[in-house]
Parts: sequence; C-alpha cells; structure tokens
Amino acid sequence: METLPALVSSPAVRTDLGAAARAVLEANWRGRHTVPSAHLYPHQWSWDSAFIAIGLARFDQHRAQLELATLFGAQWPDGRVPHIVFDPDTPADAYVPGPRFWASGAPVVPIRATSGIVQPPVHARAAWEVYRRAADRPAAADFLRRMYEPLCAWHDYLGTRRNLGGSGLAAIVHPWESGTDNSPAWDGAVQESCARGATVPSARADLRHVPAAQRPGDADYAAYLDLAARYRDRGYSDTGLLPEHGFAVEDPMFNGMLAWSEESLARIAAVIGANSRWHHDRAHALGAALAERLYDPALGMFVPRDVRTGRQIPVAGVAGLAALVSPGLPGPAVANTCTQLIGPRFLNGPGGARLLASLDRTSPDYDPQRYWRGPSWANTTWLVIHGLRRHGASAAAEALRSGLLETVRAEGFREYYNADTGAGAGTTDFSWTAALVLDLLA
Ligand code: 2M8
Repeated sequence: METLPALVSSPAVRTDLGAAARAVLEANWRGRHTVPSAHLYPHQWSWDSAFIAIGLARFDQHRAQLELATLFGAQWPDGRVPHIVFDPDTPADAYVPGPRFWASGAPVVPIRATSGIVQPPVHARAAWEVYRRAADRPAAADFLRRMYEPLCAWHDYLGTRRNLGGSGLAAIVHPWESGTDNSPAWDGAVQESCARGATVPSARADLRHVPAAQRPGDADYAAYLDLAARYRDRGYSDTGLLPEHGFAVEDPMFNGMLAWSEESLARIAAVIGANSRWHHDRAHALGAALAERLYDPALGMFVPRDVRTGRQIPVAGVAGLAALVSPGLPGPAVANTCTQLIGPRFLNGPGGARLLASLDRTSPDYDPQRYWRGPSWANTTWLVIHGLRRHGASAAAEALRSGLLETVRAEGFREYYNADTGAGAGTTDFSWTAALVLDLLA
C-alpha cells in the first residue's frame, strides 16, 4: 500500500475518492433521506443522518438541509429525536426490530413510525456545518431559523428528562443509544439482565439481519431486546425510570457530543439573532460535569458512569477519546487522554497500524474484527480528529486522517475496518464512511 500523504496530496486521487464517495451517497438517497446502507439498514438512522448531512454539505446544500429536516420531522412532542425513522415504503420486516416492535405501547403515534430510543446528539453540529459550507448563505440562515427550536427541544429533552443522575449529563437507557452498540462497557449491565432471565420471544429470528461477525450471543441479544421492550412498555417514559430499569449510563462520547452541539447552538443562535450566552454557558457546564464525573485518573481518560450504582465503568473505549470534542475540559485531563490515544491502547497497534481502535488494544475483550469491540470506524475517527484539532494536536489529527483515508481508498466505503490489518468489514457502500471521507478530503 502506498503511503497516503503522497496519495491524498494528488488532486486526481482526491477527485476519484470524492467522486466515489458521492456515488455512494447518491445510491443510498431515498428522496428525502439517506439510508446508512441499502442492504443492512434500510431506514433513516439519527446520528447516521447527522454525519451524512455533514458530507452532503460539501456538494449539495439543499439535500443536506433536507436530510436533517426529514429526521426532525419525526421528532416526538417531548423533544426526543428517535434513533430510527422507518421508511413506509420499505417492508416492515426488512429490518428487525422493526416498526411493530417499537410502536406497541407508545403513548403517541408519531407522524412517521419510529423507534423510541435515541442516538448521540451530533445534529446541531451538523446543522452548523451545513451553514458553514453553504454556497447559498441566505437559504442556509433560513434553514438555521427553522431548525433552531427543534434542536433546542432535543437538547432540552436530554438535559431534563434524561438528567437521571442529577449532574446535567444526559443518561442513555439502552446500549443502542450510545451508538457503540455492543461495546464491552455494556457487558456488565447486559449480563445482569441475562441473569434476571431476560427473554423476548423470537429473539433468534431477530438475529437474521445481524452479520455473523457482529452478532452477540443469543442471551445477550435477548437482553438487548428485553431492555428495549421494558422501556417501550412503560410508554417510553423517563419519569421514575430508576431504579427498576436495567440500564442508565452517562456516556462520555454522547455527552461530549451534546456539549459540542450545544456550543454549535450558541453559534446558530448568534446567526439568527437569538441569545447565544445561555447555550455557551450550558456547553461549558456540560464539559465541567463530564470532567468531574467521567474522567478516570487511573486509566488517564474518560469512561462511562453507571447511574444506578454511581460508579464509573472502567472500560477504555473510543467513546472516552471522542469526549475530546467537548468544550470546557481541563488541560490535564485532555493531555492525558491524548497520551492514551496515541499510545499502544488505541492508535499504535502491532505492525504500526495507524487506525484508531474502538476498544483498548491491550484489553482481553479486544477483537480487531468484531463491530464495536475493536474495529476502527470512520465516524468515531472523525470525531476524535475534531477533538484533537480543538486541543491543538494537529499532527496526531493528521495521522488519523491520513490513516483512515488510506484505508478507505484501499478497502472501499465499509462499515468498519479491522483495526490491526485495515481489512474492510461489515456492510459495503456505507453512507457515513462516504460522507465523512468527503468532509476529510475537502
Ligand atoms: C448500528 O446499530 C443498529 C441499531 O441501531 C444495529 O446494530 O442494527 C450501530 O453501528 C449504530 O451506531 C448505527 O447508527 C446503526 C446504523 O448505521 O447501526
């Protein structure tokens, strides 16, 4: 494999890779939204759409705006943005758990069928990126005016109803809400649910869409479904959720993105003539809470915290690095996290791998090939690049950028990559990989 700096500095290569990335986004466009993958994920996913909008913003402002507007068209009255918006033109059994699983017991019937859990809140940042890149600034400012209230309602939902631990940090109530679905950080809670005898009929059938490499054990998957079904059966209410609900966690990446997005809301507010001070203060308060509650001095980085026990979950995962996008983090915590990032746990793997692993390479749970338990992902790499740039670590950011682009050029727009060998894995023609490559090439 040629080294990337030579490759990406060539305009021809930039154009080829960029054209290929745009072709993936074209193929996955469904008229008002983009599917993450035509084969595996045939609906609209929340944080996927935010990343996709960031890529679309590089070549089609209108479509980038529509992508986010469609997602927020399915926002719930309580402000939550559902993790999946189901496409009515796609057969109900094309993805499981599908609309029938999520809908039963829901208190309101939204305009579009949706799930009832959420995903990481990177949307305000995406809206800001769309504005920043816009060729038609007045149209983009109108777009920001339309998105502002829905984005505020989304953040308010997370800051109030999901403030389960009382510090202002948002708690996730299902592993899928983290975006890092089967991270070993969730194993403890999931195993507890298994021990409680979590069983959901037809859990096995629900494994059909899951490729073998990423498939959890049957018992684990039943526990995932059981947690979702329990939340559904209480009408997706967050009131009085503790202590009986089996999962409530403050995740560093989720909250880092919330703080980052809140900072973007401050910028958006300034453009449209609203008060930005409040957003700015809230962003910094979130960063301070993140540093106080989620920084683990022993590991030298950020980790999740179990709201039910009040204890940190000492698992070193990429989520603890992605927290670097947050404003308001103290210098020593940032410096230590950067040291972990470029060391043997994440970046510098065997054979000089330059891919960012999703799990500590020295952990016994590390598997370079298995979904969120080791492989390298474009979206978390992109987030960490932004975190590094924010803190002035531009050489490390560039190493990550060139390592990812080199891998994508060799392997295509895959869902994820073996963190040791760089071999592509998961589904092909994956939208957020294409979108974020476009952003990184520009
Ligand atoms: C994966 O999650 C879905 C459930 O939401 C699944 O496993 O079926 C995760 O990688 C998630 O982060 C991503 O948003 C989704 C679609 O790309 O796939």
